Amino acid sequence: MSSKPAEIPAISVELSAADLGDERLNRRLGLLADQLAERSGESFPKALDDAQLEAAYRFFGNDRVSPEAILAPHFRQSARRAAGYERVLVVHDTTQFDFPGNVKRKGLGRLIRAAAQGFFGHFSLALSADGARVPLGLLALETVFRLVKSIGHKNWTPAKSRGERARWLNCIDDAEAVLGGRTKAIHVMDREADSYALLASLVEHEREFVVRSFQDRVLVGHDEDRLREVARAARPSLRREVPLSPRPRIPGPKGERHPARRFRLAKLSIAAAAVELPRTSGGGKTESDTIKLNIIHVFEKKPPTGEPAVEWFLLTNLPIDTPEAIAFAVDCYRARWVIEEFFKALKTGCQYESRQLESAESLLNALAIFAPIAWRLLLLRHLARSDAKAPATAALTAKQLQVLRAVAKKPLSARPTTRDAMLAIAALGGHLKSDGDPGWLVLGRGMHDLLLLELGWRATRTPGAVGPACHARAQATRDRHCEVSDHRGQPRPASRLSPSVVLATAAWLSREALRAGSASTHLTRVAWVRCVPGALRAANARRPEPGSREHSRGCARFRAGASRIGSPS
Ligand SMILES: [Mn+2]
Repeated sequence: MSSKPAEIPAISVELSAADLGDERLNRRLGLLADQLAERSGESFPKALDDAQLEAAYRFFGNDRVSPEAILAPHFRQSARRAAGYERVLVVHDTTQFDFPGNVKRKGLGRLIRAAAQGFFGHFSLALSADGARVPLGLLALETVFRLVKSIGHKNWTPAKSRGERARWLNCIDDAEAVLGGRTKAIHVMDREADSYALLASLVEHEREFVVRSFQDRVLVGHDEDRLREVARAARPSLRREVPLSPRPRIPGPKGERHPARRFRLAKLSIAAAAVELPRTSGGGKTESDTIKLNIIHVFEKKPPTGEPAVEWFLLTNLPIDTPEAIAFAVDCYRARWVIEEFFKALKTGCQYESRQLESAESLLNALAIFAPIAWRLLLLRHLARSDAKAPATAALTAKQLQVLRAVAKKPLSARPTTRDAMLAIAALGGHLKSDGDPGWLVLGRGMHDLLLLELGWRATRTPGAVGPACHARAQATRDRHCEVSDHRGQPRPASRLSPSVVLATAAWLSREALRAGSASTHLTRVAWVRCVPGALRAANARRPEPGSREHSRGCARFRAGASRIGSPS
Protein backbone atom coordinates (compact mmCIF):
# COMPACT_ATOMS: atom_id res chain seq x y z
CA MET A 1 0.00 0.00 0.00
CA SER A 2 1.28 3.42 -0.84
CA SER A 3 2.16 5.82 1.90
CA LYS A 4 2.85 9.46 1.29
CA PRO A 5 5.19 11.50 3.46
CA ALA A 6 3.01 13.54 5.79
CA GLU A 7 2.84 17.26 5.19
CA ILE A 8 1.97 19.81 7.83
CA PRO A 9 0.29 22.71 6.04
CA ALA A 10 -0.13 26.14 7.59
CA ILE A 11 -3.78 26.53 8.54
CA SER A 12 -4.12 29.57 6.27
CA VAL A 13 -2.96 27.41 3.36
CA GLU A 14 -5.31 24.59 4.37
CA LEU A 15 -8.28 26.99 4.39
CA SER A 16 -7.07 29.27 1.58
CA ALA A 17 -9.79 28.19 -0.86
CA ALA A 18 -12.56 29.23 1.56
CA ASP A 19 -15.04 31.58 -0.08
CA LEU A 20 -16.87 33.80 2.39
CA GLY A 21 -18.18 36.00 -0.40
CA ASP A 22 -15.82 38.87 0.37
CA GLU A 23 -12.07 39.06 -0.36
CA ARG A 24 -11.37 40.91 2.90
CA LEU A 25 -13.19 38.27 4.94
CA ASN A 26 -11.24 35.51 3.15
CA ARG A 27 -7.97 37.26 4.02
CA ARG A 28 -9.10 37.78 7.62
CA LEU A 29 -9.83 34.06 7.93
CA GLY A 30 -6.27 33.15 6.88
CA LEU A 31 -4.68 35.66 9.26
CA LEU A 32 -6.88 34.71 12.19
CA ALA A 33 -6.46 30.97 11.62
CA ASP A 34 -2.65 31.24 11.65
CA GLN A 35 -2.66 33.47 14.73
CA LEU A 36 -4.87 31.01 16.60
CA ALA A 37 -2.94 27.95 15.41
CA GLU A 38 0.26 29.53 16.69
CA ARG A 39 -1.18 29.89 20.21
CA SER A 40 -4.01 27.39 20.15
CA GLY A 41 -4.11 26.74 23.89
CA GLU A 42 -4.42 30.39 24.93
CA SER A 43 -7.51 32.52 25.40
CA PHE A 44 -8.35 35.01 22.64
CA PRO A 45 -7.18 38.01 24.73
CA LYS A 46 -3.82 36.33 25.33
CA ALA A 47 -3.31 34.97 21.82
CA LEU A 48 -4.29 38.21 20.05
CA ASP A 49 -3.43 41.88 20.49
CA ASP A 50 -6.21 44.45 20.96
CA ALA A 51 -6.77 45.19 17.27
CA GLN A 52 -6.62 41.50 16.32
CA LEU A 53 -9.00 40.65 19.14
CA GLU A 54 -11.62 43.10 17.96
CA ALA A 55 -11.26 41.87 14.40
CA ALA A 56 -11.63 38.27 15.60
CA TYR A 57 -14.87 38.97 17.51
CA ARG A 58 -16.25 40.82 14.47
CA PHE A 59 -15.26 37.94 12.22
CA PHE A 60 -16.91 35.25 14.39
CA GLY A 61 -20.11 37.31 14.64
CA ASN A 62 -20.25 38.23 10.94
CA ASP A 63 -23.42 36.99 9.19
CA ARG A 64 -21.50 36.16 6.01
CA VAL A 65 -19.12 33.82 7.83
CA SER A 66 -20.38 30.25 8.13
CA PRO A 67 -18.80 27.06 9.45
CA GLU A 68 -19.67 25.27 6.18
CA ALA A 69 -17.74 27.82 4.11
CA ILE A 70 -14.73 27.73 6.41
CA LEU A 71 -14.56 23.94 6.55
CA ALA A 72 -15.29 23.08 2.90
CA PRO A 73 -11.65 23.54 1.75
CA HIS A 74 -10.35 21.50 4.71
CA PHE A 75 -12.69 18.60 3.80
CA ARG A 76 -11.46 18.77 0.19
CA GLN A 77 -7.80 18.85 1.29
CA SER A 78 -8.42 15.83 3.56
CA ALA A 79 -9.93 13.97 0.58
CA ARG A 80 -6.91 14.95 -1.54
CA ARG A 81 -4.55 13.57 1.12
CA ALA A 82 -6.71 10.44 1.37
CA ALA A 83 -6.43 9.95 -2.40
CA GLY A 84 -2.73 9.17 -1.81
CA TYR A 85 -3.87 5.92 -0.21
CA GLU A 86 -5.67 2.92 -1.62
CA ARG A 87 -7.90 2.67 1.44
CA VAL A 88 -8.57 4.94 4.38
CA LEU A 89 -10.37 4.55 7.69
CA VAL A 90 -13.13 7.06 8.35
CA VAL A 91 -13.78 7.18 12.09
CA HIS A 92 -17.12 8.74 13.10
CA ASP A 93 -17.99 9.83 16.62
CA THR A 94 -19.86 12.41 18.65
CA THR A 95 -18.61 14.59 21.47
CA GLN A 96 -20.38 17.04 23.75
CA PHE A 97 -19.26 20.68 23.96
CA ASP A 98 -20.13 22.12 27.34
CA PHE A 99 -19.81 25.89 27.78
CA PRO A 100 -19.68 26.55 31.50
CA GLY A 101 -20.60 29.75 33.29
CA ASN A 102 -23.72 31.44 34.56
CA VAL A 103 -24.22 33.63 31.51
CA LYS A 104 -26.87 32.20 29.22
CA ARG A 105 -25.51 32.14 25.69
CA LYS A 106 -27.74 32.63 22.70
CA GLY A 107 -28.81 29.53 20.80
CA LEU A 108 -27.15 26.84 22.89
CA GLY A 109 -29.02 23.65 23.73
CA ARG A 110 -29.30 21.12 26.50
CA LEU A 111 -26.64 18.58 27.27
CA ILE A 112 -26.53 15.33 29.19
CA ARG A 113 -26.01 17.19 32.49
CA ALA A 114 -29.28 19.07 33.12
CA ALA A 115 -27.89 22.49 34.01
CA ALA A 116 -25.29 22.59 31.24
CA GLN A 117 -25.52 24.50 27.95
CA GLY A 118 -23.83 23.57 24.70
CA PHE A 119 -24.20 21.29 21.72
CA PHE A 120 -22.99 18.02 20.25
CA GLY A 121 -20.45 17.75 17.45
CA HIS A 122 -20.36 14.68 15.24
CA PHE A 123 -17.09 14.36 13.34
CA SER A 124 -15.74 12.10 10.59
CA LEU A 125 -11.96 11.80 10.70
CA ALA A 126 -9.89 10.13 7.97
CA LEU A 127 -6.83 8.03 8.87
CA SER A 128 -4.56 6.00 6.66
CA ALA A 129 -5.57 2.31 6.75
CA ASP A 130 -2.00 1.06 6.31
CA GLY A 131 -1.39 0.54 10.02
CA ALA A 132 0.34 3.90 10.50
CA ARG A 133 -2.98 5.67 11.21
CA VAL A 134 -1.75 8.95 9.74
CA PRO A 135 -4.40 11.59 10.55
CA LEU A 136 -5.48 12.88 7.13
CA GLY A 137 -8.11 15.36 8.28
CA LEU A 138 -11.84 15.74 8.70
CA LEU A 139 -14.29 14.77 5.98
CA ALA A 140 -17.58 15.77 7.60
CA LEU A 141 -19.08 17.52 10.61
CA GLU A 142 -22.65 17.76 11.85
CA THR A 143 -23.75 19.59 14.96
CA VAL A 144 -26.78 18.70 17.07
CA PHE A 145 -28.59 21.20 19.30
CA ARG A 146 -31.17 19.91 21.77
CA LEU A 147 -33.34 22.98 21.98
CA VAL A 148 -36.62 21.62 23.31
CA LYS A 149 -37.48 19.79 26.50
CA SER A 150 -35.26 16.83 27.18
CA ILE A 151 -36.57 13.30 26.73
CA GLY A 152 -36.10 11.42 29.97
CA HIS A 153 -33.65 8.56 29.69
CA LYS A 154 -36.45 6.06 30.43
CA ASN A 155 -38.79 7.46 27.78
CA TRP A 156 -36.20 7.46 25.04
CA THR A 157 -37.14 5.60 21.84
CA PRO A 158 -35.60 5.85 18.39
CA ALA A 159 -38.75 7.61 17.21
CA LYS A 160 -38.37 10.27 19.89
CA SER A 161 -34.71 10.91 19.17
CA ARG A 162 -35.72 13.81 16.89
CA GLY A 163 -33.59 12.52 14.10
CA GLU A 164 -30.32 12.87 16.02
CA ARG A 165 -29.38 9.39 14.85
CA ALA A 166 -29.46 10.59 11.26
CA ARG A 167 -26.09 12.24 11.88
CA TRP A 168 -24.29 8.90 11.46
CA LEU A 169 -25.66 8.31 7.95
CA ASN A 170 -25.50 11.99 6.96
CA CYS A 171 -21.81 12.14 7.76
CA ILE A 172 -21.09 8.80 6.05
CA ASP A 173 -22.78 10.20 2.91
CA ASP A 174 -20.91 13.51 3.19
CA ALA A 175 -17.57 11.75 3.69
CA GLU A 176 -18.17 9.44 0.70
CA ALA A 177 -19.22 12.42 -1.42
CA VAL A 178 -16.06 14.41 -0.71
CA LEU A 179 -13.86 11.31 -1.20
CA GLY A 180 -15.53 11.06 -4.58
CA GLY A 181 -14.69 7.39 -5.15
CA ARG A 182 -10.98 8.14 -5.51
CA THR A 183 -10.17 6.09 -2.43
CA LYS A 184 -12.02 3.31 -0.63
CA ALA A 185 -13.31 4.09 2.86
CA ILE A 186 -13.77 1.75 5.81
CA HIS A 187 -16.21 3.36 8.25
CA VAL A 188 -15.43 2.80 11.92
CA MET A 189 -18.02 3.50 14.63
CA ASP A 190 -18.68 2.70 18.26
CA ARG A 191 -21.67 1.01 19.90
CA GLU A 192 -23.95 4.00 19.48
CA ALA A 193 -24.02 3.38 15.74
CA ASP A 194 -25.36 -0.17 16.04
CA SER A 195 -28.75 0.17 14.37
CA TYR A 196 -30.37 -1.98 11.72
CA ALA A 197 -31.12 0.98 9.46
CA LEU A 198 -27.51 2.15 9.49
CA LEU A 199 -26.02 -1.32 8.95
CA ALA A 200 -28.51 -2.07 6.16
CA SER A 201 -27.67 1.17 4.39
CA LEU A 202 -23.94 0.44 4.58
CA VAL A 203 -24.44 -3.08 3.24
CA GLU A 204 -26.74 -1.89 0.44
CA HIS A 205 -24.31 0.79 -0.72
CA GLU A 206 -21.42 -1.71 -0.50
CA ARG A 207 -19.63 0.51 1.96
CA GLU A 208 -17.13 -1.25 4.18
CA PHE A 209 -17.46 -0.82 7.94
CA VAL A 210 -16.50 -2.02 11.40
CA VAL A 211 -19.10 -1.15 14.04
CA ARG A 212 -19.01 -2.28 17.65
CA SER A 213 -22.13 -4.25 18.43
CA PHE A 214 -24.44 -2.94 21.14
CA GLN A 215 -27.51 -5.13 20.87
CA ASP A 216 -27.55 -8.85 21.32
CA ARG A 217 -29.63 -9.44 18.19
CA VAL A 218 -31.87 -12.25 17.07
CA LEU A 219 -30.41 -14.07 14.05
CA VAL A 220 -31.89 -15.57 10.90
CA GLY A 221 -31.53 -19.36 10.99
CA HIS A 222 -31.09 -19.58 14.75
CA ASP A 223 -34.19 -20.28 16.79
CA GLU A 224 -32.73 -19.57 20.18
CA ASP A 225 -29.12 -18.48 19.97
CA ARG A 226 -28.61 -14.80 19.68
CA LEU A 227 -25.70 -12.92 18.14
CA ARG A 228 -23.39 -13.11 21.15
CA GLU A 229 -23.88 -16.82 21.77
CA VAL A 230 -23.12 -17.59 18.14
CA ALA A 231 -20.03 -15.37 18.24
CA ARG A 232 -18.86 -16.93 21.50
CA ALA A 233 -19.29 -20.40 20.03
CA ALA A 234 -17.03 -19.66 17.05
CA ARG A 235 -13.57 -21.23 17.16
CA PRO A 236 -10.79 -18.65 17.77
CA SER A 237 -8.68 -18.34 14.65
CA LEU A 238 -5.94 -16.16 16.09
CA ARG A 239 -4.43 -14.93 19.34
CA ARG A 240 -2.80 -11.60 19.90
CA GLU A 241 -1.07 -9.61 22.58
CA VAL A 242 -2.45 -6.09 22.71
CA PRO A 243 -1.32 -3.31 25.06
CA LEU A 244 -4.30 -1.88 26.95
CA SER A 245 -3.81 1.69 28.04
CA PRO A 246 -4.68 2.63 31.62
CA ARG A 247 -8.05 4.27 32.15
CA PRO A 248 -9.01 6.52 35.05
CA ARG A 249 -12.28 6.12 36.91
CA ILE A 250 -15.06 8.01 35.12
CA PRO A 251 -18.09 8.90 37.26
CA GLY A 252 -21.59 8.21 35.98
CA PRO A 253 -23.07 5.75 33.47
CA LYS A 254 -20.14 6.17 31.07
CA GLY A 255 -17.85 4.96 33.86
CA GLU A 256 -19.95 1.83 34.28
CA ARG A 257 -19.46 1.00 30.61
CA HIS A 258 -15.74 1.82 30.79
CA PRO A 259 -14.41 0.73 34.20
CA ALA A 260 -11.03 2.00 35.38
CA ARG A 261 -8.08 -0.22 34.57
CA ARG A 262 -4.32 -0.37 34.84
CA PHE A 263 -1.97 -0.75 31.91
CA ARG A 264 -1.62 -4.35 30.82
CA LEU A 265 -0.66 -6.51 27.90
CA ALA A 266 -3.82 -8.47 27.22
CA LYS A 267 -3.71 -11.86 25.54
CA LEU A 268 -6.72 -11.71 23.26
CA SER A 269 -8.41 -14.54 21.39
CA ILE A 270 -10.23 -13.61 18.22
CA ALA A 271 -13.00 -15.58 16.50
CA ALA A 272 -15.25 -14.70 13.59
CA ALA A 273 -18.47 -15.98 12.05
CA ALA A 274 -20.85 -15.04 9.25
CA VAL A 275 -24.36 -14.08 10.44
CA GLU A 276 -27.63 -12.85 9.01
CA LEU A 277 -29.67 -10.22 10.86
CA PRO A 278 -33.44 -9.83 10.42
CA ARG A 279 -34.87 -6.32 10.18
CA THR A 280 -35.86 -4.94 13.57
CA SER A 281 -38.91 -2.83 14.31
CA GLY A 282 -36.68 0.23 14.69
CA GLY A 283 -35.32 -0.27 11.17
CA GLY A 284 -36.94 1.77 8.44
CA LYS A 285 -39.31 0.31 5.85
CA THR A 286 -36.97 0.95 2.95
CA GLU A 287 -34.26 -1.46 4.01
CA SER A 288 -34.04 -5.07 2.95
CA ASP A 289 -35.59 -7.72 5.18
CA THR A 290 -32.28 -9.22 6.25
CA ILE A 291 -28.62 -8.31 5.99
CA LYS A 292 -25.63 -10.61 5.81
CA LEU A 293 -22.49 -9.58 7.61
CA ASN A 294 -19.75 -10.91 9.88
CA ILE A 295 -19.34 -10.85 13.62
CA ILE A 296 -15.89 -10.81 15.22
CA HIS A 297 -15.53 -11.78 18.84
CA VAL A 298 -12.46 -10.40 20.62
CA PHE A 299 -12.03 -11.68 24.15
CA GLU A 300 -9.58 -12.18 26.95
CA LYS A 301 -9.67 -15.69 28.35
CA LYS A 302 -7.71 -15.06 31.52
CA PRO A 303 -7.83 -11.45 32.72
CA PRO A 304 -5.69 -10.63 35.79
CA THR A 305 -7.66 -11.08 39.04
CA GLY A 306 -9.80 -8.07 39.84
CA GLU A 307 -9.76 -6.76 36.26
CA PRO A 308 -12.79 -7.19 34.01
CA ALA A 309 -12.04 -9.25 30.90
CA VAL A 310 -11.86 -7.49 27.55
CA GLU A 311 -14.74 -8.51 25.30
CA TRP A 312 -15.74 -6.84 22.04
CA PHE A 313 -18.26 -7.86 19.42
CA LEU A 314 -17.56 -6.19 16.09
CA LEU A 315 -19.98 -6.14 13.18
CA THR A 316 -18.27 -5.85 9.81
CA ASN A 317 -18.60 -6.62 6.13
CA LEU A 318 -14.83 -6.86 5.74
CA PRO A 319 -13.70 -10.39 4.82
CA ILE A 320 -13.01 -12.88 7.63
CA ASP A 321 -11.66 -15.74 5.54
CA THR A 322 -8.07 -15.67 6.84
CA PRO A 323 -6.55 -14.87 10.25
CA GLU A 324 -4.82 -11.87 8.61
CA ALA A 325 -8.13 -10.54 7.30
CA ILE A 326 -9.73 -10.86 10.74
CA ALA A 327 -6.74 -9.16 12.38
CA PHE A 328 -7.05 -6.31 9.86
CA ALA A 329 -10.71 -5.73 10.76
CA VAL A 330 -9.87 -5.69 14.48
CA ASP A 331 -7.06 -3.20 13.84
CA CYS A 332 -9.49 -0.97 11.96
CA TYR A 333 -11.62 -0.82 15.08
CA ARG A 334 -8.60 -0.26 17.34
CA ALA A 335 -7.82 2.87 15.31
CA ARG A 336 -11.06 4.38 16.67
CA TRP A 337 -9.27 5.83 19.70
CA VAL A 338 -7.58 8.39 17.43
CA ILE A 339 -10.85 10.35 17.24
CA GLU A 340 -10.93 10.50 21.05
CA GLU A 341 -7.46 12.02 20.82
CA PHE A 342 -8.79 14.49 18.29
CA PHE A 343 -11.52 15.52 20.76
CA LYS A 344 -8.85 16.06 23.40
CA ALA A 345 -6.78 18.13 20.99
CA LEU A 346 -9.89 20.27 20.40
CA LYS A 347 -10.85 20.59 24.07
CA THR A 348 -7.48 20.61 25.84
CA GLY A 349 -5.12 21.66 23.06
CA CYS A 350 -7.43 24.36 21.64
CA GLN A 351 -9.42 25.10 24.81
CA TYR A 352 -12.53 25.23 22.65
CA GLU A 353 -15.02 24.96 25.53
CA SER A 354 -13.36 27.90 27.32
CA ARG A 355 -13.95 30.27 24.41
CA GLN A 356 -15.81 33.36 25.54
CA LEU A 357 -18.19 33.87 22.64
CA GLU A 358 -21.76 34.88 23.29
CA SER A 359 -23.77 33.13 20.59
CA ALA A 360 -24.05 29.71 19.01
CA GLU A 361 -23.24 31.24 15.57
CA SER A 362 -19.94 32.67 16.82
CA LEU A 363 -19.07 29.44 18.61
CA LEU A 364 -19.73 27.40 15.46
CA ASN A 365 -17.57 29.70 13.35
CA ALA A 366 -14.78 29.33 15.93
CA LEU A 367 -15.26 25.54 15.89
CA ALA A 368 -14.78 25.55 12.13
CA ILE A 369 -11.35 27.15 12.62
CA PHE A 370 -10.32 25.14 15.68
CA ALA A 371 -11.32 21.75 14.22
CA PRO A 372 -8.61 21.86 11.49
CA ILE A 373 -6.18 23.33 14.06
CA ALA A 374 -6.88 20.35 16.34
CA TRP A 375 -6.32 17.98 13.41
CA ARG A 376 -2.98 19.69 12.80
CA LEU A 377 -2.00 19.20 16.47
CA LEU A 378 -2.87 15.53 16.07
CA LEU A 379 -0.71 15.28 12.96
CA LEU A 380 2.23 17.04 14.66
CA ARG A 381 2.04 14.64 17.56
CA HIS A 382 1.73 11.70 15.21
CA LEU A 383 4.98 12.73 13.54
CA ALA A 384 6.79 13.29 16.85
CA ARG A 385 5.64 9.88 17.99
CA SER A 386 6.41 8.00 14.84
CA ASP A 387 9.83 9.55 14.50
CA ALA A 388 11.94 9.23 17.68
CA LYS A 389 14.94 10.31 15.62
CA ALA A 390 13.45 13.77 15.03
CA PRO A 391 16.02 16.42 15.98
CA ALA A 392 15.73 17.83 19.50
CA THR A 393 15.27 21.29 17.98
CA ALA A 394 11.74 20.14 17.16
CA ALA A 395 10.97 20.04 20.87
CA LEU A 396 13.24 22.64 22.46
CA THR A 397 14.35 26.14 21.58
CA ALA A 398 17.98 26.65 20.57
CA LYS A 399 18.59 28.41 23.89
CA GLN A 400 17.10 25.59 25.94
CA LEU A 401 19.20 23.11 24.02
CA GLN A 402 22.31 25.20 24.69
CA VAL A 403 21.51 25.26 28.41
CA LEU A 404 20.77 21.55 28.42
CA ARG A 405 24.11 20.87 26.72
CA ALA A 406 25.89 22.92 29.38
CA VAL A 407 24.29 21.17 32.36
CA ALA A 408 23.65 17.65 31.03
CA LYS A 409 25.09 14.98 33.28
CA LYS A 410 26.29 13.07 30.23
CA PRO A 411 27.55 14.91 27.14
CA LEU A 412 24.87 15.39 24.50
CA SER A 413 25.76 14.35 20.98
CA ALA A 414 26.43 17.02 18.37
CA ARG A 415 22.94 16.64 16.91
CA PRO A 416 20.73 15.23 19.65
CA THR A 417 17.38 13.66 18.89
CA THR A 418 14.19 14.42 20.82
CA ARG A 419 14.78 11.19 22.71
CA ASP A 420 18.34 12.21 23.69
CA ALA A 421 17.01 15.55 24.92
CA MET A 422 14.24 13.87 26.85
CA LEU A 423 16.67 11.54 28.63
CA ALA A 424 18.97 14.46 29.47
CA ILE A 425 16.02 16.45 30.88
CA ALA A 426 14.86 13.44 32.91
CA ALA A 427 18.39 13.06 34.30
CA LEU A 428 18.19 16.68 35.54
CA GLY A 429 15.02 15.67 37.38
CA GLY A 430 16.89 12.87 39.16
CA HIS A 431 16.17 10.00 36.81
CA LEU A 432 18.63 7.12 36.90
CA LYS A 433 19.20 5.20 33.72
CA SER A 434 18.88 1.90 35.58
CA ASP A 435 15.24 2.80 36.37
CA GLY A 436 14.20 2.29 32.76
CA ASP A 437 12.38 4.96 30.81
CA PRO A 438 11.64 8.11 32.82
CA GLY A 439 8.17 8.68 34.26
CA TRP A 440 6.07 11.81 34.06
CA LEU A 441 7.03 13.17 37.47
CA VAL A 442 10.75 12.97 36.97
CA LEU A 443 10.43 14.42 33.50
CA GLY A 444 8.26 17.28 34.77
CA ARG A 445 10.83 18.00 37.48
CA GLY A 446 13.65 17.97 34.94
CA MET A 447 11.77 20.30 32.61
CA HIS A 448 11.06 22.64 35.51
CA ASP A 449 14.77 22.71 36.31
CA LEU A 450 15.68 23.32 32.70
CA LEU A 451 13.35 26.33 32.56
CA LEU A 452 14.81 27.72 35.78
CA LEU A 453 18.33 27.12 34.50
CA GLU A 454 17.42 28.94 31.33
CA LEU A 455 16.38 31.91 33.44
CA GLY A 456 19.67 31.63 35.31
CA TRP A 457 21.50 31.63 32.00
CA ARG A 458 19.66 34.75 30.91
CA ALA A 459 20.41 36.38 34.24
CA THR A 460 24.13 35.93 33.72
CA ARG A 461 23.84 37.94 30.54
CA THR A 462 23.52 40.95 32.85
CA PRO A 463 26.87 40.75 34.69
CA GLY A 464 26.60 40.94 38.48
CA ALA A 465 22.82 41.20 38.40
CA VAL A 466 21.58 37.69 39.03
CA GLY A 467 19.40 38.69 41.97
CA PRO A 468 17.89 41.89 40.52
CA ALA A 469 17.40 40.25 37.15
CA CYS A 470 15.31 37.56 38.81
CA HIS A 471 13.31 40.14 40.67
CA ALA A 472 12.72 42.17 37.56
CA ARG A 473 11.41 39.15 35.76
CA ALA A 474 9.21 38.14 38.65
CA GLN A 475 7.75 41.65 38.75
CA ALA A 476 7.23 41.88 35.05
CA THR A 477 5.48 38.57 34.81
CA ARG A 478 3.71 38.53 38.14
CA ASP A 479 0.42 39.82 36.87
CA ARG A 480 0.24 37.66 33.80
CA HIS A 481 -2.06 34.76 34.29
CA CYS A 482 -2.10 31.53 32.39
CA GLU A 483 -4.94 29.15 31.85
CA VAL A 484 -4.69 25.71 33.31
CA SER A 485 -7.49 23.27 33.84
CA ASP A 486 -7.89 21.19 36.95
CA HIS A 487 -8.70 17.48 37.02
CA ARG A 488 -12.36 18.21 36.29
CA GLY A 489 -11.45 20.27 33.25
CA GLN A 490 -12.40 23.54 34.97
CA PRO A 491 -10.12 26.48 34.16
CA ARG A 492 -7.95 27.52 37.11
CA PRO A 493 -6.26 30.88 37.35
CA ALA A 494 -2.53 30.33 37.56
CA SER A 495 -2.34 33.00 40.25
CA ARG A 496 -3.45 30.16 42.50
CA LEU A 497 -0.94 27.65 41.17
CA SER A 498 2.79 27.42 41.62
CA PRO A 499 4.95 26.93 38.49
CA SER A 500 5.61 23.35 39.45
CA VAL A 501 1.89 22.70 39.68
CA VAL A 502 1.40 24.33 36.28
CA LEU A 503 3.99 21.96 34.85
CA ALA A 504 2.65 18.94 36.64
CA THR A 505 -0.84 19.86 35.44
CA ALA A 506 0.42 20.26 31.91
CA ALA A 507 2.12 16.91 32.19
CA TRP A 508 -1.02 15.34 33.58
CA LEU A 509 -3.25 16.86 30.92
CA SER A 510 -1.01 15.84 28.10
CA ARG A 511 -0.53 12.39 29.54
CA GLU A 512 -4.30 12.09 29.59
CA ALA A 513 -4.38 13.33 26.04
CA LEU A 514 -1.75 10.85 24.99
CA ARG A 515 -2.85 7.99 27.16
CA ALA A 516 -5.06 5.85 24.99
CA GLY A 517 -3.59 3.25 22.71
CA SER A 518 -0.01 4.26 23.17
CA ALA A 519 2.25 1.26 23.09
CA SER A 520 5.43 3.26 23.15
CA THR A 521 5.42 5.39 26.26
CA HIS A 522 8.75 7.08 25.78
CA LEU A 523 7.58 8.48 22.48
CA THR A 524 4.47 9.94 24.07
CA ARG A 525 6.78 11.73 26.46
CA VAL A 526 8.71 13.17 23.59
CA ALA A 527 5.38 14.26 22.20
CA TRP A 528 4.58 15.90 25.50
CA VAL A 529 7.68 18.05 25.33
CA ARG A 530 6.81 18.95 21.81
CA CYS A 531 3.08 19.41 21.93
CA VAL A 532 2.29 21.48 24.97
CA PRO A 533 4.45 24.52 24.28
CA GLY A 534 1.51 26.63 25.44
CA ALA A 535 1.61 25.03 28.87
CA LEU A 536 5.39 25.38 29.02
CA ARG A 537 5.12 29.02 28.06
CA ALA A 538 2.61 29.43 30.82
CA ALA A 539 4.97 27.80 33.29
CA ASN A 540 7.68 30.10 32.05
CA ALA A 541 5.57 33.18 32.41
CA ARG A 542 4.47 32.50 35.94
CA ARG A 543 7.15 32.95 38.58
CA PRO A 544 6.80 32.94 42.36
CA GLU A 545 6.13 36.12 44.34
CA PRO A 546 9.37 37.81 45.43
CA GLY A 547 10.02 37.16 49.08
CA SER A 548 8.04 33.92 49.15
CA ARG A 549 9.71 30.71 50.22
CA GLU A 550 9.26 29.37 46.76
CA HIS A 551 10.90 32.42 45.31
CA SER A 552 13.99 32.26 47.51
CA ARG A 553 14.32 28.58 46.68
CA GLY A 554 13.92 29.49 43.03
CA CYS A 555 16.55 32.21 43.33
CA ALA A 556 19.00 29.75 44.86
CA ARG A 557 18.32 27.56 41.85
CA PHE A 558 18.83 30.49 39.47
CA ARG A 559 22.19 31.18 41.04
CA ALA A 560 23.11 27.52 40.97
CA GLY A 561 22.08 27.47 37.35
CA ALA A 562 24.11 30.53 36.61
CA SER A 563 27.21 29.22 38.33
CA ARG A 564 26.92 25.79 36.74
CA ILE A 565 26.62 27.26 33.33
CA GLY A 566 29.28 29.88 33.92
CA SER A 567 29.26 32.93 31.75
CA PRO A 568 28.19 31.88 28.30
CA SER A 569 29.58 33.87 25.47
MN1 LIG B 1 -19.31 7.67 20.76
